[in-house]
Amino acid sequence: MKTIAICSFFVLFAIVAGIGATTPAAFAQAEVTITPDPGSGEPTDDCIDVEYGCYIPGTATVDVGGKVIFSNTDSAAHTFTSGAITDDIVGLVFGERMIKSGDSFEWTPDTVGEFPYFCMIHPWMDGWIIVQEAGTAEETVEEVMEETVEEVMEETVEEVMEETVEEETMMEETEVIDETEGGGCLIATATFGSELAPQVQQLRELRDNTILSTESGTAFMTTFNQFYYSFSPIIADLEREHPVFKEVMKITLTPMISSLSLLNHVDIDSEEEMLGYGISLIILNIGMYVGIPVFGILKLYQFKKN
Ligand SMILES: [Cu+2]
Repeated sequence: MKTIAICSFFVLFAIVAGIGATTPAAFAQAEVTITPDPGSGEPTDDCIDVEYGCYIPGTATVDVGGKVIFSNTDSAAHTFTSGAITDDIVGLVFGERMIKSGDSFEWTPDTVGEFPYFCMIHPWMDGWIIVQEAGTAEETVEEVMEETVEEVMEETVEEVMEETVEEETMMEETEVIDETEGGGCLIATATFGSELAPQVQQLRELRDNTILSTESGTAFMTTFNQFYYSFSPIIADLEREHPVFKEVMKITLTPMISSLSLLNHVDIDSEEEMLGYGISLIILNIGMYVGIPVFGILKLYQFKKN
C-alpha cells in the first residue's frame, strides 16, 4: 500500500514536471497595454466577482525599463492609480489623474517589484503589475506548476484545514465586495432607495464629469473617499434598518444636493474655477448645516431671556 502511494506520487510528479518542461517559458513583455473591462464603471458589472477582473489584463507582467500603456477604451472615465484605496497616499508611482474615455498615458517602471493599482472613481476596480528583469521567465508559469503540486499534497494531508481557510477567504472577499458596491454613493443610494434615483445619478455625474476633470477636484475626491469610506457603510446599514433614520437623512441631504446642483449650471474650465466654486460650496454648506441651526438656537435663547 505504502509502495503504491509513493509510486503514484512519483508518477504525478513526473507528469507535472513533464508539463513544466514542455511549456515554452513565457517572458515578461517589453510593452503591455492595460484597458478597463468595458462597463466596469457600473457597480453591477460582472468583473467585480473576478479577482482583478475589472482591468485587462488584471495581472500584467512587464520588463524593467519597458512600457506600460494605460489606455481607457471604456466609455466612462477611469483612473489607473498606483496603490490601494486603503492607503494614506495613492498615485505616488503613477496615475494620479483621471483618464477620460479614449485617452491614455504611459509609465516606464525603473525598479523590479509588484505594483497594485485601482480606480479612484470606481474603487472596486483593481489590478497588479509585476515588474521583472528583462529576459526573466514570467513568474506565473512556474508558480502555477508549483502551486498545483502543493495543492495536491495539501489536499491529501490537510484537506479539512484547507477547506476552512478557503471558506474564510471567500467570506472575506464577499465582505469586501459588499463594502465597495455602490461606489462613492453608498449613503445617497441607501437614502434615495436606488443607484438609479435621480439624486444619486446627479451626484455621480457631478463627480465624474466636473470634479474629477480637474487636479484639485481629483485630489479632493481622493481625500474625501478615504474619509467617506470609513463611515458610509455604517450609515447605509443604519438607514436600511431604520426607515425613520432614512427619512431624516433624506431631509438632511436635500439642501446639500440642491447646492451641489449649482455646479451643473456653471462652466468649470480651470483649476482656479474649480477651487473657487468648491470653496464657495463648502462655505455655503457650513452656513446651512452649522450657521442656520446656531442662529436659530441663539434667537430662541434671546427670546426666552426677554
Ligand atoms: Cu473606473
